[in-house]
Amino acid sequence: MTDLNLLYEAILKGKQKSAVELTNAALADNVEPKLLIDEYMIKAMGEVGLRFENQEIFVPELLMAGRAMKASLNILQPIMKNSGQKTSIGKVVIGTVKGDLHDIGKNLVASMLEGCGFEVIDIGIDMDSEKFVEAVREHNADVLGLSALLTTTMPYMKTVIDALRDAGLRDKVKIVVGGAPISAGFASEIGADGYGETANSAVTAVKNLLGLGK
Ligand code: B1M
Repeated sequence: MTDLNLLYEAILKGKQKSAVELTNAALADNVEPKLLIDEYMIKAMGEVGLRFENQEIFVPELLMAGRAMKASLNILQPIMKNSGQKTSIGKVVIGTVKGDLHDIGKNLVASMLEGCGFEVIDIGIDMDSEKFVEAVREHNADVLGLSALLTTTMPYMKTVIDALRDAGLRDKVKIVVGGAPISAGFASEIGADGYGETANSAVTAVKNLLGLGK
């Protein structure tokens, strides 16, 4: 049996090759991807954040940990995606807002939604309001998901919501926001329809807004 604490350590230390090998070994042991992500990988990134905050590590280590996490997620995401239904139960456009390059959490939300049967159009990171408006219009989205990890970029979520209103699209699309600095209070303050603290709760929020139950 693979020692899963080694996966935690590999991500914490930014050892991409080990993280990939340990992820593959855990899958060969039939460990559920969700357990790997929730109990080891996300926790490792949390510790990375703490160490960065305490100035025990710096941007290069942050980058390396991010790369190791992404490399492992790249292995797990197709598996999570294939566990979903074949026909779409709703269309979600998702992206990280302008000025923000963090995409690990957003990617996780996207693959959980896909795994639950949604069609997801991921427009990427550092997206301005025009791009969000264009994507919602082009894809006739049921839901728009906005992600932000920085306290400096979270106010831009309101800019996107205002732009949708100005484009006459606000009533046609439900908006769900999330990311480490976002709270339910902030979500309602800026006029979003829903909030997800984690990727799981983002899926629940989307389902509730579309009347799909749990
Ligand atoms: Co950045 N960074 N970073 N970083 N980084 C944070 C966010 C920070 C909290 C670290 C710290 O100081 N403790 C801090 C922000 C402080 C603040 O704003 N108050 C910070 C900083 C300061 C910075 C830079 C400014 C550093 C610098 O250059 N001096 C810089 C900014 C770059 C920019 O964006 N313009 C920067 C850069 C980076 C890297 C590029 C090196 C890298 C990102 C790699 C990547 O994403 N491809 C990085 C990383 C890795 C982090 C930490 C360590 C980890 C983020 C992560 O991936 N977590 C982070 C510390 C932390 O969060 N503890 C930190 C794992 C991921 C699964 O969780 O993204 O929270 P998370 O997503 C969760 C939920 O939030 C939620 O679901 C996910 C799964 O449960 N969620 C949603 C996310 N989006 C959602 C959307 C939803 C619903 C739920 O609905 C649509």
